[in-house]
Amino acid sequence: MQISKRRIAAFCAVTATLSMPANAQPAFDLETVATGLSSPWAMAFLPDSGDMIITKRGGDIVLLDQTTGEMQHVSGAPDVDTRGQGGLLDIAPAPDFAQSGLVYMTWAGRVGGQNSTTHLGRARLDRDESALVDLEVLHSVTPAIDSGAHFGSRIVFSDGYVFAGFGDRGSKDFGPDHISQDLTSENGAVIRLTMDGDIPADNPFVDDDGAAGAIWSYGHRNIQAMTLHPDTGEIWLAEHGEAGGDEVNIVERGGNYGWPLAANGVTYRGGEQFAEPHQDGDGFIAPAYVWPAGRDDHFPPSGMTFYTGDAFPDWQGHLLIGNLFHQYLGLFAEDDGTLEPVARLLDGEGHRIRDVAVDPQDGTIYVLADGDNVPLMRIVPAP
Ligand SMILES: [Ca+2]
Repeated sequence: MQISKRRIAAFCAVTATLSMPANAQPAFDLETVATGLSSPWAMAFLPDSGDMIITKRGGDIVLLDQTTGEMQHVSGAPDVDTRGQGGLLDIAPAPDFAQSGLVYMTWAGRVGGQNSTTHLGRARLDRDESALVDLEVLHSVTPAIDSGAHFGSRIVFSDGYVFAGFGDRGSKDFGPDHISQDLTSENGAVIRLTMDGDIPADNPFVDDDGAAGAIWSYGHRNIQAMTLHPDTGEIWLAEHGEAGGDEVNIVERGGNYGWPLAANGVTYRGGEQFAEPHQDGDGFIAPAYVWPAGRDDHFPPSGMTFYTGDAFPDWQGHLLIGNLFHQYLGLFAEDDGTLEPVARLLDGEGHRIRDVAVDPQDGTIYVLADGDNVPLMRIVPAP
């Protein structure tokens, strides 16, 4: 594997806005695993080989062979609509991937005319042919909308079900009729399906007249990260606020997460407050962590994962969250459902962060940059 090494300062300052003292972190090296990636969006380790599969928003899939370090094109990706923030989005190998070879994906697709939506589907990875075969759409978010914004999306598996989180398609109706508060709409929601894409009979709203039976939780804005807590098994997600008000939430069955009736952010234009901040007694589930209003303090999140490897014992159980706009990898300590900022990793490296994953074999941390001609990097302990 061609890897360039560069020592990163072992000291990561935490800014005053986080109200914490500067905090020394373990020394690490930052390696470049691959370069020249075009708008990558998601990455996942394959459980049988430790190889990695990566999506690119333009509709391409590549496989990183961990033994040779080579990148291989994978054919058979779904047709995507790349308008705005659309394209090929998340990818996740099924829990039984070693037997089934199935990978689940989300992508934006045109649904007649100008309307588009986010699809959840799966296909079988044929390693010999480097191809995805037997692609099937399991679920398409309804209603489809004429918008290029806020497709979400992330996938996790829990208790034998597939969960996926979607965005509000950029709706600017900040009142009670907002699409994220509408139980007939799967936009701005987390859905729960059987592994074959059917709606489970015990979903929270299946018996409600007109409600979308797939919905598990709602009142979300634009879900950009979902991961499982390693001890509790809870689904944690991160979603973009407007200007500030970005949130980390712990998903509860049937929960309403408040968007846009409770929001700590302000409008992009004019910086105007349009809702009360989350507070006790407002009827909405408050975030586990929320960033303040305004563009300086916001934290547009991308991928996130809890650190569970052995390479960095000090970070065991911490949450790693990619930051797009401010170009760093956030490190947070987690205690009983609350988060505390610890450090800004890779601050000053100049990369918007799109996704993060921990190598299950050696505990090194893979970091995928965002944009054109960007690298896949790896954080390893300094010798
Ligand atoms: Ca919220």
